[in-house]
Amino acid sequence: MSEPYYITTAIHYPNGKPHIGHAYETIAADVMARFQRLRGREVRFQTGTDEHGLKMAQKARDLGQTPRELADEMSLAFKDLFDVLNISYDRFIRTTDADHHRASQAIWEAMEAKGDLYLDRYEGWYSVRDEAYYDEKELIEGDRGEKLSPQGTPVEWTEEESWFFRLSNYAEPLLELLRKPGFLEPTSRRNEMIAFVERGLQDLSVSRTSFDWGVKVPGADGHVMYVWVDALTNYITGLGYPDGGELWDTFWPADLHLIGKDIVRFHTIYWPAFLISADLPLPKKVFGHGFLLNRGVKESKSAGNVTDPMELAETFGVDALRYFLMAEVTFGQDGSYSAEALVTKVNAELANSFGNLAQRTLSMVAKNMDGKLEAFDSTGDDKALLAKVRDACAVTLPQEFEALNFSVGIEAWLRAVFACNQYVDEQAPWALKKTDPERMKAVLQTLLIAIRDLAVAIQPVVPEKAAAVLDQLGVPMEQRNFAALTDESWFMANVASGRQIEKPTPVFPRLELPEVEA
Ligand code: ME8
Repeated sequence: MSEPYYITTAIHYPNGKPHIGHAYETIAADVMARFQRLRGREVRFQTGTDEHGLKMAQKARDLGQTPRELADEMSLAFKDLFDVLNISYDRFIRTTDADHHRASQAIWEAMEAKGDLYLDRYEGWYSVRDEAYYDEKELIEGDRGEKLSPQGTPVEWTEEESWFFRLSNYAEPLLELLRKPGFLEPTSRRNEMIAFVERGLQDLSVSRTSFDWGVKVPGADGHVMYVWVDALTNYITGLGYPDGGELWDTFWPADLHLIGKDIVRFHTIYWPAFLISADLPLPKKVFGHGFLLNRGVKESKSAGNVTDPMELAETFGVDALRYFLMAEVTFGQDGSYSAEALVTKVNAELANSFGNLAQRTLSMVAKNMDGKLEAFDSTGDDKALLAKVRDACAVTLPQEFEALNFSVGIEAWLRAVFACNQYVDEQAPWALKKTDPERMKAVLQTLLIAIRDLAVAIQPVVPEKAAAVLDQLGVPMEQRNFAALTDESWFMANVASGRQIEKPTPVFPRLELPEVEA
């Protein structure tokens, strides 16, 4: 059986419509999931919505809705967006799902059985926006002298009866985990977490009594779980915890929790501590990606610069949006986007470079060779080009994607596209048509093989467009993966069957910026 791979995104707060940051994270996870499938791994991919907590309850109250109504409406908006963006998730989990309540109560009971939960009184600061507790010494001062969380969000003084988790018992195993190479990446986020643990861990308040929108604490009337306890548990709910079974046996521990940099603490300190307490294996890797900024500025409703990712996908196309986000931003760092940058990049790299390469090659094959493939003798130039393309597609891009360096992998791919276009210009097949038709055929068919390699490798990023090119080439489904990159049987099969390559319609049309209304 092939090696399993379990990848998750953060689950998103459905307290409003999804924004570009949600689309970004989920697209990145989808690229990884598709990439691993094309490498032959058995992938399970989970995303969803995080529906409990005070933030949801307050937002619903402001809107005059019940939390459930708000959650139903907005969770659907996330699911619709992810379907439009071609996100190949296996489960879209909602924390209001019945199996999730069961799983959360089960992990709670396991932590309680370990002796890690006790009842006390919480007195301290809470940020509803971050759904996080903060120590006095972590707070910063706002412009008006008010206290703010380290993320700059408002905090409120909270006093209530609460269950506590003995986080303070876990400093040693957590430090060991955080120091383990590869557990938390990028490594720049590691020191911050190690310092946080080294400053001393306080026990964590894990239940609330002042509202009831959450998972009920077993055996403690009036208590609902702190939203992060149930939120983090989603990763195991989706595999059948606590019942176990095939999904659980195959996929836990997770290979990758892909999350944003603002929630690294929850995933690399709280979550592993809960899991150790419940005697469950720890995830292999947590990656904290950077934030997307709108022309360098954080989006917010008050700044009036909120981008609707659905609108972007409708205006420019899903694959254009996916390509831009993955190619433009160095994964792990913050990045900027704008419609202008998207149009410029996608036109230069997809329409003018890869699209044009495929379009002119296929057109010449259709016109000058009746679309029929033939066996041919290749020269040193042909072999050198294919070696370069294959190195980018079968070696560099996979290595970089494996390490979550998506933009670096795409850059190597793009250099191979450029090499092909340079080869077309140098070989000038249109001139060979009269002087040396056999050589023209060799050049065009070398290009077809190169285009096959390029299209196979870029599938995780632009699945629909790459599939359209592979359809035009007549590459069968079972050969659209990394292992098949060294396999030319699709080519020989086309030669044998006499299948014709038809005059192609362009797969990557040039984009235009919509006119801005004055
Ligand atoms: O944090 N750019 O939910 P969330 C890139 N429910 N990523 C961004 C971003 C931006 N501008 N803004 C947010 C939560 N994100 C919790 C998670 S997981 C058990 C619970 C990322 O809707 C953010 O970092 O606020 C997070 O990974 C994800 O979007 C969901 O954010």
